[in-house]
Amino acid sequence: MNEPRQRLFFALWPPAELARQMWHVARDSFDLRGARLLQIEQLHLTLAYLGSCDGEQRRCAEAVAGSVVAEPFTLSLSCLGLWPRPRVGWIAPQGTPPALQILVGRLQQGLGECGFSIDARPWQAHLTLVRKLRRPPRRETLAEPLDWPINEFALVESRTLPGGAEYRILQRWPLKG
Ligand code: 3AM
Repeated sequence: MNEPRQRLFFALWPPAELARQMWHVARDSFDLRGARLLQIEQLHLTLAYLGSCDGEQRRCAEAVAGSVVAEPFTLSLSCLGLWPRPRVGWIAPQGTPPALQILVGRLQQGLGECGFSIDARPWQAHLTLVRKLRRPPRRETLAEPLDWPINEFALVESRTLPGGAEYRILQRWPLKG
């Protein structure tokens, strides 16, 4: 069987209303001259990047996802920042909730057993809002954090189209204690 390869990652996908709020925060907080604000429907928090996968790798990753035990939690997004080298503007929680760290750790461990090589850089909770950003945000802290109740995670396919990246959620798994 000749299955096409897919570029995959695990992510938390915000509900549409929260994504819209984040997008407005980005538009109001970053100097977007020369930069590219992501589209509302592109916004997500990457848990683990898998890269190009064949069918067997995808099935192994899905089995890992199905075996993850991690509690639902609320993510309070209150910090804005710029990473100057990738020139990415982001929104992030002040600290990573233990349940989120556990979720990522379980995914990384299982994916390692599937043979995926996980990014050696330490994982940092963030949602990319802006690319090609040159200047730090006008404000680094939100007076009113955006609270995101999280009770599931998703496997997502990324496709590069002429107009930019297009993401498609392939499957979702509920968080359970
Ligand atoms: O969630 P952010 O925007 O930080 O940059 C890509 C995006 O990160 C990242 O995976 C996320 C979903 O597309 N990504 C793309 N290629 C990557 C790679 N080779 C990568 N992360 C690690 N290694």
